[in-house]
Amino acid sequence: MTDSSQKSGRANPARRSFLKRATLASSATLAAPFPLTKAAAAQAGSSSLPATRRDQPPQPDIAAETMPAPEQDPVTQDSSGGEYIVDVLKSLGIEYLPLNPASTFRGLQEAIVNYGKNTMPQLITCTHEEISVHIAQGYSKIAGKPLAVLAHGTVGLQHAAMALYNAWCDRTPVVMLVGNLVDATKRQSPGVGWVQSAIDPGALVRDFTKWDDQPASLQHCGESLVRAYKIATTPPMGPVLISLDKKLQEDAIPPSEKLHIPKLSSSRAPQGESGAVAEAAAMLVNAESPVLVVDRMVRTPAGMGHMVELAEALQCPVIDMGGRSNFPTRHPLCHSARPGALLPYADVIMGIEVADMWGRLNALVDRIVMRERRVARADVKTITLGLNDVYIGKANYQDFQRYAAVDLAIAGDGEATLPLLTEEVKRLITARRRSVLQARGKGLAEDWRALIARVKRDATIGWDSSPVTTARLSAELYNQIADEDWSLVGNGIGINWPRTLWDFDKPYRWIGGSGGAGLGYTVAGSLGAALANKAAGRISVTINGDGDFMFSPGTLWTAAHHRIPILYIIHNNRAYHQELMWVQVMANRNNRTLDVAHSGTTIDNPNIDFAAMAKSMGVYGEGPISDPRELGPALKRALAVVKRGEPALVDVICEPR
Ligand SMILES: Cc1ncc(C[n+]2csc(CCOP(=O)(O)OP(=O)(O)O)c2C)c(N)n1
Ligand SMILES: [Mg+2]
Repeated sequence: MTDSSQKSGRANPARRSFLKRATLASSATLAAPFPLTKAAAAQAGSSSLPATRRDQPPQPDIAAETMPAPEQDPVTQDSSGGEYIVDVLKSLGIEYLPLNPASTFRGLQEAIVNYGKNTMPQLITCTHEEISVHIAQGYSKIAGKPLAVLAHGTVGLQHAAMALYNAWCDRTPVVMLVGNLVDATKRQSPGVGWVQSAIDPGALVRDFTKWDDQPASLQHCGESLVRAYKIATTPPMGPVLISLDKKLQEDAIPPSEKLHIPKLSSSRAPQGESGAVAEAAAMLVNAESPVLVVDRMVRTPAGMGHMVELAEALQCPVIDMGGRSNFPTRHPLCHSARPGALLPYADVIMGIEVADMWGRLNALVDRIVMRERRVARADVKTITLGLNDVYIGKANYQDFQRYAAVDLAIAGDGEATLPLLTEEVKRLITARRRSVLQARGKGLAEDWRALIARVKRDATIGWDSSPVTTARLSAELYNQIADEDWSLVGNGIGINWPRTLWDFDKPYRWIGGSGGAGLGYTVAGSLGAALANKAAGRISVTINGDGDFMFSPGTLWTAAHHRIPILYIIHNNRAYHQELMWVQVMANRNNRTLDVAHSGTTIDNPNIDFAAMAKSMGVYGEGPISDPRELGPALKRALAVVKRGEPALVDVICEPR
């Protein structure tokens, strides 16, 4: 903490006294909203009463003014608990703090902007708490570090809850801070002091946060904030919550308090046990047709390189499920689009940070009678590497997926364990074995070339049709950005073209999806990632379902206000098309008409004018575009706006998928 005399933003005491008097006078006026009763007026020595309030301007509250003067209380203070909290946040290097403002954290907010000079962290104003948390989620996947988010402890946290669930399922760190007034005798009454306080705010989201606390002192607060950061960022990562007592933030730091800022001692990610890793290496090296399946693995810039080294050593195919950008899409061992051609024939399948291993080995046939179908060979040997069993955490929410009876389960962080595994694999490969593996690699490269040729051919189907095909949308967009340093920060449901047509050669090219499939993520998560990309000068683009977008369109205002460059493309099928298809499935099952499946599932009549919506919030907008020939030029114009550092939106009327 700095000396109190050096503190920034400290108003001069004379001005504070003035403010205090002004507040007393105005509260006296406010206390007399209606005419005084005769009795009260007489008591106050007044005989002339206003007839009605509408007739005359508000009268002074004589009763209040003639009451004994309030007890002397301090007019200003020369420190606040909020300042200490700001210092702790600064020590953690938290760059931004998305928030929607609320009185339960006015103490901290004021300290951030005055004492902390609104840097590290800088406030990011959001129009909904769900946006705030999704911004933090998206940001962390590019920046590799978390943001803190501020919200009201009750109503704000209720809004934030679904986004915290997404972050939890996505294994992303978020430091959620909520304001709460613990001391019941200090809650404003009448007012919202009581309805917006809780004994235990964290209870609302405890099932999907890694850890939470409600510190009772400032030093406790400092330690809990640092601990929260540490827990959130130790794999498997996840959101944490600290409930900040309002009085703790607002009150002066007691002179007797000897506060210090605890040092962050980050935990190294746990590596798989060496014996088990050696066993896995032997299984992989000796396999005839091994397959590596990888999902939410890459979490640092080095992760993709580790994955390439392992696959190349083994000359075996990789199926990247897309939870992160784990493997370069133009690598001849990238076979993400061919799971059906590989998994049924594999003799060893290794899942790396795959949440749903059962779902890779089996399929559930979604018919009236739901049947399981074995996908993998009965005699396949299976390995898992990841932290699913180390920290399943909570029992209530079922994101841990169906139990998979694998042959070798290694508890360890995927990215931290890969170098050890690759080293062991290389050690075991004899010269003879190497030539066998190289022959396998050649065959896989041929399959890969055939796959890419087929995808490029398929992408031209319906090239000139209107509504625009999702293939053309993806191709036109890639044409415009391929030579730039781009990052696809979000994608619409079921739009798989970029993952086969585009060259995802770096981890930041793609950051995965929402985690919990909670809608409203793409619009705001994309903005968070764009905020992190801004520092690196990257172009962020996102393809956003119209349904997802409408959960949090206010995100556009934040993009404009904070000048965050990002290109929003609306994949506008004027529907919650995923759900329309489910209603059709049910109608089929019941042998009834499909004609009414649009009820409750379409977003038309009236059609939403997304470009006008963008403009209304200060964002460049184009569209609706339904003629595919207009798409390229519109994207070019919008990207010019993004390149000069601002957000832009292009609304494209597309085929449903
Ligand atoms: C918060 C939330 N509400 C409802 C759903 C159910 N849901 C899944 S996909 C979907 C439709 C999404 O619409 P859009 O983003 O336009 O994508 P489309 O299916 O049209 O391609 C809905 C409503 C959900 N996943 N999350
Ligand atoms: Mg839609």
